[in-house]
This record gives sequence, structure tokens and C-alpha cells, in this order.
Amino acid sequence: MKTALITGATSGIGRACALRLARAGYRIIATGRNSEKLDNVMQQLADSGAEARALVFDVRDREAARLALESLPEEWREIDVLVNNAGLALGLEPEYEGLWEDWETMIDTNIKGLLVMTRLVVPEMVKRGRGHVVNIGSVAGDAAYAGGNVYCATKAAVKTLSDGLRIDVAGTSVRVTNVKPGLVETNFSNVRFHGDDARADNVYKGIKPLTGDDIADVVAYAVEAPEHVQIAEVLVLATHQASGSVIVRK
Ligand code: NDP
Ligand code: 8X3
Repeated sequence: MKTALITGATSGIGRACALRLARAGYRIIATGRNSEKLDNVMQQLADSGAEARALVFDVRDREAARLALESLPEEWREIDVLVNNAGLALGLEPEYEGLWEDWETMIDTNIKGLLVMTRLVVPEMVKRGRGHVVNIGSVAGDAAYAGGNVYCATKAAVKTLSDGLRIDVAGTSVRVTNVKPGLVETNFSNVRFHGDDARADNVYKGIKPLTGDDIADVVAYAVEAPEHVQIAEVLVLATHQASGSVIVRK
């Protein structure tokens, strides 16, 4: 049985990926930093009959991530699919007014956290000559939008790091996919606006946004593709969204 590890599996796209890949027959290592929320996902996975384990750590904490992975029983250490999903946006201020702490959190989570997991998991994939890394990038990485500045830059970095890794493992059968969603209704905007629900709801007003399940289907498609097929990059937008800044609301 193949094993998939998903970071940020406590919510939104990550939780949907955990449940979707479990449905596809993977056993799941669900990771997150909030053990209560993780218990909830583990219950959902158990209810669906999936084999799953939980690892509690913050992807910004390199040592905690290493120890968590080392705590896995031997038979769970062969990770076939790594979904680097944990991430967030904070704020929508102009670049000259943004908060330093928000910038650091985004850079530490979206870029350095992704690198921590890649560095810990991919060497074994390379040794075995197979595996699949799915990075959750964003349409925000294709071009900046007003107030997106640092968040957009982190997702541009996810694209570059995905491309770089793909080059570095091209001689193996390890595949690298960058999935770039547009508007997905999750906890994302609530986090971005520091818990301001009304402002978060506005992001999805007048347009039917994507769901975490829509993105999980794309991830499942990529990992289930025949071994000689590498889905390198996928941009997934809501139908009435054309880019990070062109959204037609009705
Ligand atoms: P959610 O807020 O619903 O989920 C984010 C997940 O990441 C949560 O499980 C959260 O855990 C986890 N997370 C955040 N920081 C850390 C950390 N330091 N360590 C471990 N886990 C962490 O948002 P989404 O599901 O929408 O976001 C998932 C990914 O998708 C992100 O990378 C985001 O940038 C990307 N994305 C989202 C889009 C959208 O429109 N929603 C569009 C394009 C990309 P906790 O609950 O503990 O905070
Ligand atoms: C999340 C999508 O457009 O809100 O990455 O930045 S967007």
C-alpha cells in the first residue's frame, strides 16, 4: 500500500487531499500543528476506513519536523507522495505598509516550511528511485495582484522551487507537480484577515469559488497518472476568474 504525507491536513485543501488520497487507496500521514483539529481529521479518515497516522508539528520548526518523521514506525517511513500544502497569506496591505511579522510568517511557512519537508522526505524517494512531490502553489505566484506582494512572492518561489526540484530529480522516477489554485473557499481568507469573517466572506461574493475537494481531485489525478506521465504544473481557476486580479462577480 502506498503512503501519502500531507502537511496542513487540518483544514481546507490539505484536509480534502488527505480524504481524497485515502479514497484512492493511500494510507495517510496527516500532519498539522493543532492536535485537536488533527484529531478531527483522523476521525474522518477512520470513518472512511482509511489507515492513517497523525504527526503534530509546525513546518517552520525544522527539528520538530525531523523528530516527527523519525517517530514513524519503520513501515510508515517509505513516503510515496508528499503534498506540501501547509501555507497561508496574512494581510493585504501595500508593500510599503505591510507588517514585518506577517511577512516573516508567510516566508517561513510557505517557502522555508516547504523546503524543510522537501529536504527531509525527498532523499529517500531519490534513493528508492520513485516518489511524487505535490507542491500547492497558487495563481498568486504567476503575477502579483494589489496588496498580494509578499504572499505572491512566496508562491512564485514555490513555482521556482518546484521547477528546480524537477530538474534535480529528472534522472530518477520522482515526479514533481506544482498545483496552482485560484479562489478556493477554505479558512484561507479568514486567516488572511486575522479572523474578520465579514471581510473573508466578501472574497467569495458574487462568484462560485473552487472547493478543497476540487483541488484534491487535481492532486489525485496527478499522483494517479501513469508513471511515465509527469503533470508538471496545473493552474486551476474558478470559471469566472481569469487571473489573480481578474474576477467577474455577478
Ligand atoms: P486553510 O487555512 O484552510 O488551511 C491551511 C492549512 O495550513 C491549515 O491546516 C493550517 O493549520 C496549515 N498551516 C499553516 N501554517 C502552518 C504551519 N506553520 N505549520 C503547519 N501547518 C500550517 O487554507 P487553504 O486550505 O486554502 O490553504 C492550503 C494551501 O493552499 C496554502 O499553501 C495556500 O497558500 C494555498 N492556496 C490557497 C488558495 C485559496 O484560495 N484558498 C488558493 C491558492 C493556494 P492551522 O489550522 O493550524 O493554521
Ligand atoms: C490564494 C489565491 O488569489 O487569493 O493563493 O491569492 S489568491
